[in-house]
Amino acid sequence: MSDTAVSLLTAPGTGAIATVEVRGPRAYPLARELFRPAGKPLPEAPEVSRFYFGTLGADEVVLAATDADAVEVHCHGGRRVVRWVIEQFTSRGAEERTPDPEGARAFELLQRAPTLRTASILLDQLNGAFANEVRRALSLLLGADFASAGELLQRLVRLSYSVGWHLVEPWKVIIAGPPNVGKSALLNALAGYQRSVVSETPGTTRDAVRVRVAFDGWPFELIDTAGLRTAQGLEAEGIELGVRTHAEADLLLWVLDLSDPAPVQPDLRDLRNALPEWCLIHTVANKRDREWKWDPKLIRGSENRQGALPVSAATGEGIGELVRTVVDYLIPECPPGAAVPYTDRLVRLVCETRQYWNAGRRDDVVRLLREALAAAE
Ligand SMILES: Nc1nc2c(ncn2[C@@H]2O[C@H](COP(=O)(O)OP(=O)(O)OP(=O)(O)O)[C@@H](O)[C@H]2O)c(=O)[nH]1
Ligand SMILES: [Mg+2]
Repeated sequence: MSDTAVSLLTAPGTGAIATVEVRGPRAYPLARELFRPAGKPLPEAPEVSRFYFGTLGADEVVLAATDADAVEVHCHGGRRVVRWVIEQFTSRGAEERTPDPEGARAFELLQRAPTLRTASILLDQLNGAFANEVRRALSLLLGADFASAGELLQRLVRLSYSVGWHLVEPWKVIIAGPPNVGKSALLNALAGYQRSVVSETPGTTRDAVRVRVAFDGWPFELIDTAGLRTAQGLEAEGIELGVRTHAEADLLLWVLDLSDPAPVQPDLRDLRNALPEWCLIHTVANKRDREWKWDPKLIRGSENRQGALPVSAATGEGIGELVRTVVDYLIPECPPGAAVPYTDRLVRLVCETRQYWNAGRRDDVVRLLREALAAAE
């Protein structure tokens, strides 16, 4: 095993700039051998925190000594350039180290995190929030403190299903309902700009229109669908598309028109069949700026809530409350520093502990937690 290691610090794949770190007693001597400075030659001993501009082979790079026995090479981020730079060091006896797969995955996810909030949750996990919590769960279990271990696991499972799945992928909210109730107008009001075609002619929206937004720092994708009613031709295609998009929904907002004397209420049983089991359904009463033809308090708001939320896509009344309802509905409290399983594999392992816990198979819970810990460290 070599005393000097070379590794890629930036996420794998092509980027604008890549950082290759060389660490060990021969890091600086090797860098001096390979690097051609544009200005004065490199000093004999590393000067920490100074940057040197120059070339390594044919490529322009920036070199920095980050401590007495570590240097960083900042080079062009193309895969071949990075590979070539790494090989210059390995061919001179340095050993290439690759980060563990889950760690590398966390880095990769961090680059794709859609909002600052999800990026900071991922950073917490890179700093050990998840691994520490799993260690705590293991020591509680091994110490036979089953009440505390159970509570901790429950919290972890809850954050897996919700937050863990959504650090990169947004929560998907489908806006559905009969034609002309203002679904597209509502999407525009929620997204804050004109994106979906709004028209007085029923049956305007034919394709599912998707918009990505951040509510309270969480990533959401709003999906506008064609009005659900019997239709032929082109419009039917849009409706078909609307039905297909249901398969990925986290929340379905069923929009009704307050100014319509005969509003079409959702057929919950039908919708349930078209939606994934975790998807929630919520009714929204739109056009509250018009004369109300029915009382939104008297209809069902959701499967466990009476009353639809009155809003106006035209004036913006009630839209802020709707956003808060959506966030409260879908996202459990996730305080800063909370442990969240951050890759698909960790989410699966954590969720799997639940069935073993319920069956009283604590050995299997310990086995899964150990596996999750090994993957996260
Ligand atoms: N007064 C008022 N009019 C609205 C409101 N929301 C939508 N409208 C109007 O209602 C009509 C239909 O709006 P759309 O957003 O196109 O309705 P939709 O549900 O998307 O219709 P389809 O795509 O055809 O199914 C348009 O004329 C809108 O301007 C509202 O809150 N208040
Ligand atoms: Mg529409």
